[in-house]
Amino acid sequence: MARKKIALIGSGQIGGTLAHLAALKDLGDIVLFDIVDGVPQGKALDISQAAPVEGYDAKITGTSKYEDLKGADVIIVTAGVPRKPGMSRDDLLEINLKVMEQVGAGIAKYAPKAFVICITNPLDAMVWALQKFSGLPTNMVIGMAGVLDSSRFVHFIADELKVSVEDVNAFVLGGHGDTMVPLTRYSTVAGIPLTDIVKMGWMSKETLDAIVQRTRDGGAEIVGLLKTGSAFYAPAASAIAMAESYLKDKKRVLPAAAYLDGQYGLKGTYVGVPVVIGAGGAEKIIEISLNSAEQKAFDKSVASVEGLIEACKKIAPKL
Ligand code: TXD
Repeated sequence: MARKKIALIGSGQIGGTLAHLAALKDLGDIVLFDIVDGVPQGKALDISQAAPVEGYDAKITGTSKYEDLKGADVIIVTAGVPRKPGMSRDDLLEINLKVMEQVGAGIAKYAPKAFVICITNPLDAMVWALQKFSGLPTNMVIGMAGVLDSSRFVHFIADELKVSVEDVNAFVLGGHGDTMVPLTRYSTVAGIPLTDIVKMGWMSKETLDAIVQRTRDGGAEIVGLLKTGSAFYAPAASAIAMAESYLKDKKRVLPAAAYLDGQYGLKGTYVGVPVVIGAGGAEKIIEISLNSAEQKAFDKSVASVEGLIEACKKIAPKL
């Protein structure tokens, strides 16, 4: 069977890490793309030179020409600028929207059959704009945020309870921002809902609430520590899990920014929900029932995403 082709549009902190992880997992041949000539080529050569040590046979190349993305099976988009301390993800909207327009045109021209995973922030608005600019089917354009936010949530819970991350399953709904909705009722430790963990006295309500807030602030905490950029190891690992579920038709149920066409009472919006990801892309949106408090938090998150989408429409009227 011919090797798959994975194209990475943006070869910065996350892009380079994506390439390294995709190579280590031997997911296919890899093309790193960037507008800064030299960076994709240098990182491709460096990761190729790790192949003899690790034993992967991926062909890894770097380019600044869109035609080199031709026929890509998976495209992961990190092109744009990350935030600096004191900046919100929303502050990146105007500059990164222009980047999505260029990237969307390149994808439409050279890889219209690809499964596209958007990472660029503000994520929910950027993935919505990328789908519009590229014209690809809505099930083939998805945003990575929920896997990262849920992974942060799992890490904090496992760390607090001193249990393996393998036995903690967390759920985050809504936009990738301060209004994200970590769902304690649907998050479990070995199947025990976190709400029961509190009732059992294994964790106090205050500790759980603090973990929920730290999850919301997860990105800003790292930006504040790094000062020169944002998180990239966990974001890259999260996107690779989504790409792998598509490439291997694993049908994983993952939280991701997906196009809603009536689900959750929403139409035409991208927001973080549970999605089945397989060879058909975003194959199924799973509608979970929400209690009034969860619904209120979700509605607030959706409103902030729709506000960003409205801002995109004002900047780019053709959207
Ligand atoms: O969960 C999530 N979705 C977030 C997303 C998690 C972490 C970071 N998040 C966002 O990803 C972040 O706010 C940024 O918007 C993107 C990429 O973050 P990264 O840390 O990789 O940024 P870098 O290192 O600056 O890399 C961006 C690259 C850089 O090499 C630029 O030269 C390139 O993007 N770039 C472009 N490539 C192609 N085309 C254009 N127009 C372009 N402009 C910049």
